[in-house]
Amino acid sequence: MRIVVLAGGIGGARFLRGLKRAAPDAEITVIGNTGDDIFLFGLKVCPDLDTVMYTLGGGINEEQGWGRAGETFHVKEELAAYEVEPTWFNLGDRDFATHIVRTQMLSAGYPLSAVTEALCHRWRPGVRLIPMTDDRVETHVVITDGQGRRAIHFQEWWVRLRASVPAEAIVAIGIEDAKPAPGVLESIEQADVVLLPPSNPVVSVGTILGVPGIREAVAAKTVVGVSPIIGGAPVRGMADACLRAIGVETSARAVAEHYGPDLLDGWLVDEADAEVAEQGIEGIAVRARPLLMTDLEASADIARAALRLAEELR
Ligand code: GDP
Ligand code: FO1
Ligand code: CA
Repeated sequence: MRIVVLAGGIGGARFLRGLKRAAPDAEITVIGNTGDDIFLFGLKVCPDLDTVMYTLGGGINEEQGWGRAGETFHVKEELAAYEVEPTWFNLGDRDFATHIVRTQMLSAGYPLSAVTEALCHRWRPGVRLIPMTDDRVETHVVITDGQGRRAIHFQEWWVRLRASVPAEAIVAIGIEDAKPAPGVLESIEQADVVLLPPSNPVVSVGTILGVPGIREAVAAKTVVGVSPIIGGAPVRGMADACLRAIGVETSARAVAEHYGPDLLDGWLVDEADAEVAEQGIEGIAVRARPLLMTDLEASADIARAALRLAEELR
């Protein structure tokens, strides 16, 4: 079986770990969000690609959900001693090596998709990980603060401000002209099913779907999504602040309706949201299951439920 997953960081990575357990013989292609990417200290950092790569490759900091296990921060401390900005983004020493290799390969002319493949040669994530695009796309957030109305990088809004200043708009700069990376449209076309993990519907899955051609290709397939919202709240992180910015309520129903019946065939909601399954959503088959990814087995159960629903709808 061929499965394509559109993934952000933590939510995507934990779901993928369950999917690998649930479908050990499947050929899994992951299309990763690169809208969160940022240049820091001259280095290209791809948080969502790295979170998937480290999680599936066994190098992730499990408690945190991002960054490397057993990390130290000597380089960060030295940069701070030179008063080099920014100081609010925690890049560890082990993680730095990934960004150095990536930037060196990009500078030598390799596209991000080839660089990602090379990095995965070390981590062996057990899936094919492809960035959504090789072109530069960066999510920026429009805010108004003491410095007036301005756009800042998504990471500055998320990490430095903890999304405490309302987002007036969230814009993926460069997306209109971005092309899907090699293998993206092909893998979707060849897929038996496309799964939307419980990733951020705005800045993870929403950004991937915004790359011209991807949404249309996905909509043509059997698509099953897993709600990242349980009982009206994001399980972790500030996805509610992202949803507010695009005028979508923070609820399992509203996120499914935002994706729409043209895209989604099936939708898994948590048992806390069982009334959504009972009342139904026009054009989308809804099932209620426990959706907390507390451990590998819980994540695998969610993936099994998604595959079962896809099989029913195919
Ligand atoms: P990020 O890039 O690291 O923010 O990660 P993603 O975009 O892949 O996923 C973030 C989303 O995952 C958050 O908005 C949460 O709502 C969702 N999430 C995190 N843990 C869980 C969980 O255990 N169950 C479900 N259903 N959603 C989760
Ligand atoms: N998230 C944080 O909340 N604080 C950090 O300092 C931080 C550093 C970081 C470094 C490398 C990396 O791959 C991810 C990192 N993240 C950090 C996570 C990540 O940037 C965000 O949680 C997501 O991109 C939000 O969607
Ligand atoms: Ca992210």
